[in-house]
Amino acid sequence: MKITFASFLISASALSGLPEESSPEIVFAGRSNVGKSTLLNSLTGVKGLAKTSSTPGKTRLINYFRINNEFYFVDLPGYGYAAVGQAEKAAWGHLLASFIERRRTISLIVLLLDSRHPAMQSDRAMIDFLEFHERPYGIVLTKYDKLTQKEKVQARRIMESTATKAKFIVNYSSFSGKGKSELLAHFDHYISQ
Ligand SMILES: Nc1nc2c(ncn2[C@@H]2O[C@H](COP(=O)(O)OP(=O)(O)OP(=O)(O)O)[C@@H](O)[C@H]2O)c(=O)[nH]1
Ligand SMILES: [Mg+2]
Repeated sequence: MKITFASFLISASALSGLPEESSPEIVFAGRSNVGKSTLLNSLTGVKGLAKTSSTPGKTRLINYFRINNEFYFVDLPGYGYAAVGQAEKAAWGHLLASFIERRRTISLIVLLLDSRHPAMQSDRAMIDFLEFHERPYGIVLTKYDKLTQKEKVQARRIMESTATKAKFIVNYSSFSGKGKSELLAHFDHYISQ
């Protein structure tokens, strides 16, 4: 797939604020600071389309982007961010869980994992959740540019044994663009039917 058009549509803090369930959605999920928003900018080639930050907890709403006038990319708030209070954490967890469980137009969930720490407890919980609800998901190992050769082999091995139902595992670097064409090729399968 080639992305020729990408534009921010809407931010929502509750399911009631989401757009109508009319087009397929590719949803980006993962721990806070794993690189979801950066990946979205790298995939679309539009710098600043999704807001990024070196401080975790930048994305706090469900953000919709219209792509090629055909489908949506959805940037989710990250989970596992230690600095937010218990009440806020619980509210986000509930929002994320109900979104993934109920939203009927989700075609694919792309779960981003930091390739340096690929299977932290909250990530394993997310994988279990996706598998329990039988949601189609693929894995992206982010910040691949930061890994040594040995770590690359290890990360891949850990993922293959943890995310057993993943449709794909892609190594990605938003900085070098590595993995971009591979990931976009996987998307074709979930959009054009
Ligand atoms: N080295 C490297 N750094 C990256 C890469 N992708 C993202 N980063 C950095 O990781 C930090 C977090 O990126 P974001 O895209 O804001 O992360 P996020 O997952 O959207 O975070 P939240 O919105 O807090 O959930 C930023 O400092 C990015 O520059 C990558 O591929 N390589
Ligand atoms: Mg973000």
